[in-house]
Amino acid sequence: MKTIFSGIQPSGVITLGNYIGAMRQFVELQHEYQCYFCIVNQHAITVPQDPKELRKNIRSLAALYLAVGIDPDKATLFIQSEVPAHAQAGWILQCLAYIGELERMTQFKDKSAGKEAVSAGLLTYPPLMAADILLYKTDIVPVGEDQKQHIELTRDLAERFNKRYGDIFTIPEARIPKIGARIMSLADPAKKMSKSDPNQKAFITLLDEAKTIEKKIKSAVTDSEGTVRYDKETKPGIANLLNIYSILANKSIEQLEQEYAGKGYGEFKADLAQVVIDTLAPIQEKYYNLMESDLLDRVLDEGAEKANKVASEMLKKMENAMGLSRKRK
Ligand code: ATP
Ligand code: LTN
Repeated sequence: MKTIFSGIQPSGVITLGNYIGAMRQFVELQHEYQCYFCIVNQHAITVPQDPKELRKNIRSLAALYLAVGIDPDKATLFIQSEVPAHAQAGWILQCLAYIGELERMTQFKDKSAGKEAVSAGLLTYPPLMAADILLYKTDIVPVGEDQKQHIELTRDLAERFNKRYGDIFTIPEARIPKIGARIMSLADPAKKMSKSDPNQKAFITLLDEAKTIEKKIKSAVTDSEGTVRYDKETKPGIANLLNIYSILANKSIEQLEQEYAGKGYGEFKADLAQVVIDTLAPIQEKYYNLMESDLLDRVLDEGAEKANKVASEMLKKMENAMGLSRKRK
């Protein structure tokens, strides 16, 4: 059975972008693959986090993984900082990575742009991500479009290590969905939807209430043409809303264009809001039940135990291959 690994940062509440681009895939894939899903809290602290908020977001993300349909009997769900091998292997891979290649990462460029203080961790974020992936002999990494470059770097680091120290890593591949790999911000359709966007109107979270969803979609940036038709170049706002609608309602873009021919944006947006509300309602119900049960802690304890076994074994192999151990085993 092939292995899947993916991670989400507890840097806020999961957005529709995270759900459509990543999480929805996880739920399908868990039936066919050995899956590891990680709450990457050590990645989240590459930018400042309030400890209270972070603790809340970690628990909330765990509940959301389960609420969208991750089955803990099928997939291993765990918290990154509870498996120390990630940081240890991350250090080793940092020593293999070049500053130049890390500076070329677009996520680093975007997140450091205009900031006075940029943490060293923001730069060395990708080798930690490579460690996450490589520790589990991962074959496939399901992610949104924005992570493609990080997976390429992971492959480069794995190949570099294998060449220098012996063939121990599996070379992973990214799996990016054909549609919905890049859901855009509702406030600025030129930017990707991001859970850490300071503008609350830019994203919809999986926990937003019906009223909030209606308001956010109503205020989504569109254009002055007034026709519901798909044109990514000249109508990026409407194209983004059409994409979200199409994926969640399981209707083709053409079908939606026909359905809304001669109708205005008001009606289109109201219907889309309803589609989003209906999609999220059952997830939210499960979420609130889970937050009150003790199942979460049990799942996370078991997940950490399983992940620790697998990850520490690979870490030992890495250390041994590089001469970081006293005896050659
Ligand atoms: P942050 O704002 O803190 O950077 P984020 O919202 O960008 O967070 P991540 O936790 O970094 O989300 O990403 C989790 C997963 O969701 C990744 O696989 C990522 O590719 C995917 N993803 C993130 N944003 C989008 C988006 N707008 N459209 C599709 N997929 C996305
Ligand atoms: N960098 C990713 C989160 C992440 C990840 C991973 C994704 C950390 N480790 C391992 C896939 C596999 C992000 O920003 N979305």
